[in-house]
Amino acid sequence: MLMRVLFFGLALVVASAASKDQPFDSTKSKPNILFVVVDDLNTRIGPYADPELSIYTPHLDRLASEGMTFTKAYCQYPVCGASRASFMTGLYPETVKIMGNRGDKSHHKIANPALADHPTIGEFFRERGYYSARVSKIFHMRIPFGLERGEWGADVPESWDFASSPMAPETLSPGKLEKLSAGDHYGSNFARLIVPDHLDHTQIDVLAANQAVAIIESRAVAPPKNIRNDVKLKPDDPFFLAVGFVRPHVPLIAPERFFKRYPEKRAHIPNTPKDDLEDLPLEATRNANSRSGRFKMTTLQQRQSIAAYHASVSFMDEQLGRLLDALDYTGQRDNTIIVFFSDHGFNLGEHTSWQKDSLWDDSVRVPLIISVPEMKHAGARCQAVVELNDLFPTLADLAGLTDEKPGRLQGQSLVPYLENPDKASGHEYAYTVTHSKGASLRTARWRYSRWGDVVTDDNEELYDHQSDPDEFHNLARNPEYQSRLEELRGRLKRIQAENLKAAEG
Ligand SMILES: [Ca+2]
Repeated sequence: MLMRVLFFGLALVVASAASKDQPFDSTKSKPNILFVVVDDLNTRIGPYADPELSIYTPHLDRLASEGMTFTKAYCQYPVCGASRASFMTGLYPETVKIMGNRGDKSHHKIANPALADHPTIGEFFRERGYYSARVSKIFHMRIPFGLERGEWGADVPESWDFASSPMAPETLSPGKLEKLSAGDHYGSNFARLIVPDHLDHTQIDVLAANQAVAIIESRAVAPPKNIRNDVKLKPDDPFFLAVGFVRPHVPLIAPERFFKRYPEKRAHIPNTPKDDLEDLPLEATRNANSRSGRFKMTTLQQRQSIAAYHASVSFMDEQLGRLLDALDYTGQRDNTIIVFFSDHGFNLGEHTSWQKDSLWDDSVRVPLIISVPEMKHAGARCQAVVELNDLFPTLADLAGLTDEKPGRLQGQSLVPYLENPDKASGHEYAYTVTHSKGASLRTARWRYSRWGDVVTDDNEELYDHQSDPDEFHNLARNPEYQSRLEELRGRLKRIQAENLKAAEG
């Protein structure tokens, strides 16, 4: 409620401050929404990282200073397709019935016909007078080959007034493509490609930012007179602009200037106790370098991959900066909500493991920054456990559409945290599922994971984040923690039963 009051107040302030020089339409009362989804971005960056890592993300830092950084935000499935189907509908993966990277033509209305009348977040805003646009990867899209072939992936076309999937050279980019791990699949192994600086404009995220900037600019000027009158292009409609940045998804491609920032000699491989994998269920270790047939990386290759990942992060950050600048110079920043997040995390050597698809914080924790015009707590950090599932109800509330939210949404609005990051209460857990019937609960203090439908002697993990933030010591077989285990098992069972029921429509 407070936020709605804040927005009415804001509209009045903007109306009185607007001048003839500003293209901004001061009669707007609904805020624009810029929804930025990054692919495979972990939390060892900018506003999250140990400063010793020195990851260069000036634009993300600027956004964090203008917004709220959620330090315990979690995805609902640690691979692209399932995570995206979940946050775009505000439903858990089992409800949507997309459990992995399914065929590119598949989306929730096909995967679960019982949800055919449930809107995506793009559809929700589009049906309420927003100009809804998608640029690049929002639903699942195959990287790099989907981009090289101009595929549209698992899009839900009715979400958008406008959608654009830029075609980009990826592995065919100018420069030398170097494999950094054993496997042959460029979408799931490590490779780097250093692009000459003057050819950076060939790259997917630059092309996406170009398109997004054009949309931001077009919303601030009058439409041309000769436009077809059946095309919705009124600048006084607020926009819901979803922009997908593909890097740092592999293959790790960035201009030379960013590679120079991260000498491979200085790349830090995380420390892992020698016996770390010994107390773990087999399924939890499938991405470990020593056990995975697809990585088998040398120490040099590990350093090169970490450095190339961070070069890709800084390159992506530069494109984010172009979107923020465009909002500033068109006068729309003061009436635009910005949400910045990643579809899931990414292991870069923690637990000697690489990439995603595991259930540790490294793979399931995501960066999440929300900036609301005139927010009271700009620059604050919120320590509450939250989910990407929460974005749909949060944005509906922030846009004053609380009463129109779809009844099925399974997340919780984050507005109470935006108003009061330290004192609000809401979530008690974040729920994540993955391959091999892996499921996990994160509470403020505990992580409980189980691989399989039923409890066996060796398929559970329990970590105490108060004493073990790196999740090195699995307490599941320690008799002292049996009552804690029972409680978390019960909670998991209840959530899974609710999801099965919700999937019925
Ligand atoms: Ca991804």
